[in-house]
Amino acid sequence: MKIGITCYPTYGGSGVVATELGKALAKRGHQIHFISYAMPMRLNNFDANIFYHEVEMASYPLFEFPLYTPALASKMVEVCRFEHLDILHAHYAIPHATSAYLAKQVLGDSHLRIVTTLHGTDITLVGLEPSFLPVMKFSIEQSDGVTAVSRFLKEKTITNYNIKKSIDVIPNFVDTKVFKRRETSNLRNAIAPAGEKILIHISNFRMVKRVADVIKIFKLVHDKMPAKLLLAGDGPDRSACELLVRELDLVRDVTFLGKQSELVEILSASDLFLIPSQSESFGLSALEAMACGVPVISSSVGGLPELVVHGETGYIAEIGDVERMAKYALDILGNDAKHRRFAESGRSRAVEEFDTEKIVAIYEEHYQRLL
Ligand code: GMT
Repeated sequence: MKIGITCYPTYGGSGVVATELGKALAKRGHQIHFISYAMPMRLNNFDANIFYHEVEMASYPLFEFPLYTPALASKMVEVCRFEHLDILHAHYAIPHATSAYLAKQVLGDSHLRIVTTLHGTDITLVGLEPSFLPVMKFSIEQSDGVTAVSRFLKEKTITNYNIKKSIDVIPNFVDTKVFKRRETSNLRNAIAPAGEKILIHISNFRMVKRVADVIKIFKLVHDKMPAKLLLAGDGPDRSACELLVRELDLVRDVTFLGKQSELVEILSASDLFLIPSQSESFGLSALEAMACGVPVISSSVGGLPELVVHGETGYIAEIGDVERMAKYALDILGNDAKHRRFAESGRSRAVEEFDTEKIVAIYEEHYQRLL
């Protein structure tokens, strides 16, 4: 198949999923055309089946705001015309599904099929804004195929937007041949020279991630056992978090790593992953941690309970219940046999349920059914 993929290229899980999907489809012999305003972050190796088309943005003094939606639609039209795409796959509905709809109208092409994958905040947050809602609902309904990354997100889409169209749940995935635990004794020694336990959190430091809770959980753990905390990623809440770390006198034991591309290495050096989010439709970073044999403690929101198995691959607690999360952390970190069991279960669950090979085949079937 010839497949166009549009995503946010530089931030967030939806761009990662879209890029990894394109790479895996290319390996299976499909021709992939990424259409976006910048080169997707994880598109790092040459592949003869992968092409990248940059959306050019025209500016004009009259335009107070950049007009991305029509510019993207025009680029989609161009690529579809030249490359005869079969599928145009929009990741994150706003505004990608709208641009794809526009492109299809311009083309008047009965062959092209549009697939929209809903990722999370496009449905739970941004799409609910009155200034987006009617167009969002329309664009989703006009897609030929709609997928959501968890059962939770499918239900939310149906209730929030009263969508009648059928939605397939296709969970996120991880390449378990790449995301697997590596030998990292040098890194461990550098981070935790006295053999301290290493806790980790990876996110875009937005309000929904509740990074302050991560620090509060760590404080309670740190009071009871020698421990270090790694915070990877960056975003609007980082400054407040740096301040909190100072107020709690944790500076020596908390490291802000900033944005990182080599996550396997860092995860492999870690003992416990914390994801206490306010809202999380799937939690890709938690899946990547599980694949690297890191037990996960999460909040009970969204799609997280579809990923984390309470008492098997980690623990789940109510949003904001930092005491309980800290208790669970101490329980796992203080018991080597349990830690090993949870780490192995998490890895097995990632391999058996969420491996790239398995999930990409489901996307392939979805496309084939539409065509
Ligand atoms: O909100 C983010 O963290 C970014 C966002 C995105 O679309 O880039 O992430 C969402 O999509 C990811 C990939 O499907 C999911 O793993 C995240 O759970 C989801 N984020 C939220 O629902 C908050």
